[in-house]
Amino acid sequence: MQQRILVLGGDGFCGWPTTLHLSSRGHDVRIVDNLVRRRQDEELGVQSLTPIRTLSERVETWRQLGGQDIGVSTLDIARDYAELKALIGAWRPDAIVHFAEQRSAPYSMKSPWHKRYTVDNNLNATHNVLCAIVENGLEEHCHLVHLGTMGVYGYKTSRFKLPEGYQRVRLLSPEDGEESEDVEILYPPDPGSIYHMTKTQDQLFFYYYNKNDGLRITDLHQGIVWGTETAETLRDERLINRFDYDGDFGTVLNRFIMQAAIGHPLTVHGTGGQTRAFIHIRDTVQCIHLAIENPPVLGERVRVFNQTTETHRVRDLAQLIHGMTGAELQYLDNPRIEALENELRVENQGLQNLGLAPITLSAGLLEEVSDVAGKYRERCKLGKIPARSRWRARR
Ligand code: NAD
Ligand code: USQ
Repeated sequence: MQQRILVLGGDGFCGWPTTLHLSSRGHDVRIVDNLVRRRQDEELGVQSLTPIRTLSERVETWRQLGGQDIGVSTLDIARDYAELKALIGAWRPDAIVHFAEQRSAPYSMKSPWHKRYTVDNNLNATHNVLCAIVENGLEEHCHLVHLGTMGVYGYKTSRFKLPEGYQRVRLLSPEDGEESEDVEILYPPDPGSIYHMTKTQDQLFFYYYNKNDGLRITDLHQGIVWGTETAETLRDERLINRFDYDGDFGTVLNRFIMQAAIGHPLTVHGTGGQTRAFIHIRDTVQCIHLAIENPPVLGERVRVFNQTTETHRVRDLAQLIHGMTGAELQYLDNPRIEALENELRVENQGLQNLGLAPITLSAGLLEEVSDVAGKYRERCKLGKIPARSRWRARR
């Protein structure tokens, strides 16, 4: 069934290909974005490796190719509450997909200003969306799909597979040690950066608004997204997706692929023993349409899916790319405070039960991304590769 969908953060790395994918599936889509991500590039003196077009050129290209009209509202959802509320009230979306947060852990740790900006932006953005849905009386009508992160669970080794959001526990009475009945709680949050902390706080907003106002909410705990293009963005170069490679916004696998493409050593932090969860951008867009087209029923608690398809150790990824390209590994002093080595096992059946057929890392896919990196290598600024944001000024 066709739905009216607002995509908050629809100009970003995940939001743009998702917008096109939802539009190609026949949904009526409108983007809301304040374009702050483009201004952050200016602040950092860097540009996407791929030459992304202005948002107006992007949506106009889609229209010229026969795609449905995609509306655009340029507003700051963390600050322009009245406009956001009016838009949601007038447009009455069936679903809202919320990507519109500051999403880089290193950026969030750069300075007190960046910490405070990330908290102000992310918490107000999420709360404003929830509040505007309720104020418009759309609690039952509008399904909110949020992009959260696997990082909410923390990256310590656990004896157990990480569950999808909730953990069954028994509480011990501090008085006599008696055990409670089994209860299900949100998995104990353990953020590793100010950015990740905002996502753990988002979870509590969702818990509360679901309990108090009956909102239907899906929280997608996404792993690190890699890759660049989707079927829709490949239709025309003017639809090309963003590719971040810099030390703040570039994520590990895309950075390694791009570093290999330009002959730069692969920047492994610490021992590279960190194990993380990953997903390809083409699976991201599938997961979001699956979440939207299979909403929770009224009265259901917040639904949480782990939106990730595989886990890898950072040094194994570096070795894999070394094997394919000959790129050298460079073990660097880790600028982050994080476990040097961790194991990671993740429950991720929820989205597969809805129909996701995961794409996993293969030589062909890696080559495809390195082709993109190779094609635009001249746009790389070497000085922007090092990760300079440190978690603590002094060790
Ligand atoms: P991105 O920075 O490329 O896109 C975010 C978009 O939101 C940008 O276009 C930005 O301009 C917009 N935005 C930010 N604050 C806003 C505000 N207050 N008002 C309006 N627009 C605002 O990030 P992304 O990589 O596309 O990530 C999207 C979401 O997915 C984020 O919430 C992120 O936490 C989550 N996520 C991303 C990854 C990843 O690897 N990229 C992994 C897991 C989760
Ligand atoms: N790392 C390197 N070398 C690099 C860059 C990173 O070794 O050049 C290491 C980091 O130290 C870290 C790991 O790779 O141990 C992952 O770092 P990352 O920058 O790829 O990912 P992260 O900071 O965790 O954040 C990204 C997205 C964020 C999302 C998160 C999902 O930017 O929006 O929430 O992935 S997750 O990691 O599952 O929490």
